[in-house]
Amino acid sequence: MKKISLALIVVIALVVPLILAACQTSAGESKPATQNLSIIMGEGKIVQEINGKEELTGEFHRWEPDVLVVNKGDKVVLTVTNPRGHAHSFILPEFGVATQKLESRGGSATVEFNADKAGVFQYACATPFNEETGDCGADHQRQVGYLIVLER
Ligand SMILES: [Cu+2]
Repeated sequence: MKKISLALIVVIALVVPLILAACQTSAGESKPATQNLSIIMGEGKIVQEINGKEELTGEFHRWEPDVLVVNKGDKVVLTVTNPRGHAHSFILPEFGVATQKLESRGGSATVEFNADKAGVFQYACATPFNEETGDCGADHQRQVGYLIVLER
């Protein structure tokens, strides 16, 4: 019985790394796929302690997620939604992607592009801050995220 157990362990020890290596290889050589991704504009409140009292002093926005990863050659179908209280829009200039203005509380758009070059590409909001119209926020310049396109 002990011999069988030992043999089994030896077989597992030899075979498992081979299986893992095979999986990694096939992932690296996988065929281009369609990536259906979603991203939202998130919003948060900035609270500071002033004279011992917590006070709301501002708000911040960020793309969630703020990092997207695909493989070179993938077709990307990206749905961008804005559930929050200011209007925004989404641009990914390197791939010619730009949505219309995404109105507050549910504005949404779906864009498609081919991730035909590898690298790190910034996406951002293209709707400038305008306090009177309720567009975007004072942190407009920081509403960025990154698309990482991996070499296949
Ligand atoms: Cu914005």
